[in-house]
Amino acid sequence: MNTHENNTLLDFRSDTITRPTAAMRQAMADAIVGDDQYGEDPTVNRLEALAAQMVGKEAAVYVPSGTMGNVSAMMARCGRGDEAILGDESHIYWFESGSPAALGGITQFILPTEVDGTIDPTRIELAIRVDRSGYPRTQVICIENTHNRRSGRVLPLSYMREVAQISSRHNVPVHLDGARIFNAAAALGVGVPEITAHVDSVQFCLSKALAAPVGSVVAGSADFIERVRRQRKLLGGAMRQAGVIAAAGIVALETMVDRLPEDHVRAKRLAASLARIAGVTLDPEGVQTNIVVFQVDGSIDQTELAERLKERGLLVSNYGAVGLRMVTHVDVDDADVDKALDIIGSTVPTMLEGSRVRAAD
Ligand code: TLP
Repeated sequence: MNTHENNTLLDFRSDTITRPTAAMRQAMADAIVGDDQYGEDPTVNRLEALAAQMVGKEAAVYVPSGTMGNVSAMMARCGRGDEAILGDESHIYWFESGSPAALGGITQFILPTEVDGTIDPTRIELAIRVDRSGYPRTQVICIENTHNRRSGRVLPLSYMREVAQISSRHNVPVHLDGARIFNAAAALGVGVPEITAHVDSVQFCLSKALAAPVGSVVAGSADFIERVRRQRKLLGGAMRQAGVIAAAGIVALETMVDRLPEDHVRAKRLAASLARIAGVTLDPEGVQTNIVVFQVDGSIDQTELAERLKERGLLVSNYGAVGLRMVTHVDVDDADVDKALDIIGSTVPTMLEGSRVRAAD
């Protein structure tokens, strides 16, 4: 049965576009389910236990999306008017509809994101408020690993340790937006718990590089996860026979983690070849996982380029000032990378040449 549409398009927009594998569909069909709001869905319970164990935390809760995972974790830390420390290039700040403010009344202390995806630890420490009635209370420090808008960069373990030290000095917990935490672990060659040991809570996605159709997980201490469950309910994210989708999440965790290095190898090859195309700028060294962000010569209209690539059958994401983004995933292979490179390798230089001719006229 062909369950995939648009097979002719080379879809590098995101690793979210993957379809569930045959094993996932089978597991979904076979899932034993119950009402999760009574705690009685055995498949959801199994997913949560497996997820907690795999990320080295006491407990975990299944949520419909990464966005809900992040905001429910933040709302479990912050009351209205409390403050979260966030990077200015973080996914939470850019792409989550302002949910911490809109839903939680959470104020945000925004700090610059460095090229490598870190936030300067000194700035973090200085941003933590002293206790004064006129100040919001700093209740959480949010970091992101791998870093989406920073070309999938992995935060070094030494950095995670440093942030953890600041956190314990000031008693302000750290939340990790680890949408692609398994990619980070694969790139570092360590188990996820070695990374998450340095944070109090983590959100990770089953629906990104791991190819499940739906869902994310928030993990942390048992007491904290109970508070996240309350927020999930408040946000309308508590489900019923969710085992039907959780079953695919279990298959994702059991079968899709070990293949991630394949995506990283493809992304690095893509980056190395892109860097050689006239009119393209990127630092191939900065590509460590499955995300490739690149810039094009200022004379080329990026939006028009994305359109032209689409006309030729290649889909990429337009990340505005940051550049164009391509993501490798289970549904693209080596031949697809070659085809994508051919298309970009002929389109960008042609547009560059066109702009030079126009400038000379
Ligand atoms: N990222 C998506 C888009 O929203 C950009 C993508 O295509 O990469 N944290 C990070 C670091 C993410 O990359 C994403 C999704 C999320 C959180 C939110 O997850 P969802 O989309 O499930 O709400």
